[in-house]
Amino acid sequence: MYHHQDLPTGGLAAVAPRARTGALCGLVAAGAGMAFAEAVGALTNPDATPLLAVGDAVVDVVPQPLKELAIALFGTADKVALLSGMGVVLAGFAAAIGVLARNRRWHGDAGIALFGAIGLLAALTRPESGPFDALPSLLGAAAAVAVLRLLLRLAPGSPARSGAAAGDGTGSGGTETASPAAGAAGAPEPRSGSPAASPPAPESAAGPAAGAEPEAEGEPQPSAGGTSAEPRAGGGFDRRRFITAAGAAAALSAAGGLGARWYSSSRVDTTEMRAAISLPRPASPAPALPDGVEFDIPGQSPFFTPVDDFYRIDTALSTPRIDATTWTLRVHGRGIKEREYTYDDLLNRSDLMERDITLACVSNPVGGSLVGNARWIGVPLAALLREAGVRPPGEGGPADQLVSRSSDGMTIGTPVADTMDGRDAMLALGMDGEPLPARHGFPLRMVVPGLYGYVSACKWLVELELSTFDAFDAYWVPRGWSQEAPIKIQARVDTPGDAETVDAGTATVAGVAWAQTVGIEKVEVRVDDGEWREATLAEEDTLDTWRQWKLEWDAEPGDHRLTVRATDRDGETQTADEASPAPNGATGHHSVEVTVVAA
Ligand SMILES: Nc1nc2c(c(=O)[nH]1)N[C@H]1C(S)=C(S)[C@@H](COP(=O)(O)O)O[C@H]1N2
Ligand SMILES: [Mo]
Repeated sequence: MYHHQDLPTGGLAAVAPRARTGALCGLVAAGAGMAFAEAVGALTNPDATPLLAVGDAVVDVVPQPLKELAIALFGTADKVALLSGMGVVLAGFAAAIGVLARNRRWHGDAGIALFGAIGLLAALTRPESGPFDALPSLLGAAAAVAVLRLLLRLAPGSPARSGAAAGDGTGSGGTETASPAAGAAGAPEPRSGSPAASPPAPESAAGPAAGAEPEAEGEPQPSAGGTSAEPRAGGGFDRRRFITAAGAAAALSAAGGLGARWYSSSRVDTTEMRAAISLPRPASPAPALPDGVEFDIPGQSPFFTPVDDFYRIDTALSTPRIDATTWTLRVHGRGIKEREYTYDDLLNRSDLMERDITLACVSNPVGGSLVGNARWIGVPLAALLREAGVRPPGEGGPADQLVSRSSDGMTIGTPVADTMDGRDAMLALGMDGEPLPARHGFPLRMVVPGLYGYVSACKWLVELELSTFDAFDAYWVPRGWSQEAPIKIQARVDTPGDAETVDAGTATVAGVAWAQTVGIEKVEVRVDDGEWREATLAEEDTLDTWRQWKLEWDAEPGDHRLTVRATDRDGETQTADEASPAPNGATGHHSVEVTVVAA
């Protein structure tokens, strides 16, 4: 045999290619295992395949500041960033396992077992998990072990080809003789020794994939042994066979993995289902939109945020796809009799309402974009709660917290008082005239004017429970966020953008301001440290929507800072004190720095 290791240079130079083959074996095996796990997952529980479960678990355990950093760095692409980061870590781990396993089989098995255990743990500890969620990790790990062993055996210079290396994968360490040295020494042994010396007995004692192994090994070996009678140069046949096997395994895994992903995302075709639903005309339509809610200034946020641009914040790595025909909403808890509603029950109600409401995320930094305005159609929440027998705490009701639960296990806690105080809290079925998009909560979500999303806007809603703030902490609370979080008044400069260059002369500064449930009374802009100047407000739609503003500015050459602040209809002016989003919403004035150049 004429493997790399046989080169007289030996030493480090000899290790590198060997390690490279090992790394390749590890990568392909891990890929195969994960693809298999994803495929099994697609059949058992497509919303919680091991990869997604691990990702979800990572999202849950990542410390809050890191999460905020991720949102700051990647914005709405934070999920892609997380999955890519996981991919890099997994790949490094898989390669290392392969390298180690080239010398000691049980290292490979142990590494894969650890992989599988992490997947298993994550899958079984998700809030929505069941016993079947163990299957993908277990079978995926078994597949990875089988592929790793097969590839290692085929790998050029594999110790398994020689009688010297009896790595049996059971981890009964002492009997193993394989080491970089032994491998190198073993490889050059006469090929004819291989088939006979290959150790079927210890191998068959191996782990879960043992059954497959004797064939996997026995099959190729004799023919290899046969060909080897002919003189060959450079072990080309071996290497080609190895590359072919690795390539085939990788291609099969990629196809299987992608197929599984495709299957899980198409299994419930929300698009088709949504298209088949026609939202009824709401009994209480949105108040007529006044002319002049929008200035139409380039760069300024449109009054209604196009659905495709609407910010999305949730912990779900794969958007839940819910079949509205089998979905139900369960309402239960303190002081009421349990009830259940189907989608049609809600859709056919005679009290549907339509409202314009600006949604905001507590994680939105001052000047950030995690805020959007939409026209929602839904069931008045207060009416539904009343008919279920709920009394607000003010009327002696025993529950002060309404806990909403989503199909993916999210919990969100809202003050019962806020949902029944006359504001337009709703269980939204529609957004901008269409059934809710999957990413925004199809088939049903909550929307409560004036409360940040994490305490009000549960998507993929499946359950409402009347509880108390003492008895239950919703998802974000143990993670350092406040139990209650009304939206704080904010104003934002949309144009000019920060660091933009502006032509000297008359320039338009414009943006939006919001103070849901109270309304915007006034917006002021200041250039550098000058006087606050009152901006022109667009017409007001409702107190629950943001309001556009603009100001003509005589821009003089040089660097300038433009700062904005709003005052609400209660006469309260936005504070200049800067607070970070945690624990209950950022404060401070938004400003942009621009360079004005002579036109
Ligand atoms: N099921 C579920 N609902 C959720 C969340 C979530 O992570 N899971 N995030 C909440 C947060 S923090 C916000 S700001 C809003 C965002 O709603 P959007 O993605 O439709 O803009 O959804 C809320 N509802
Ligand atoms: Mo949020």
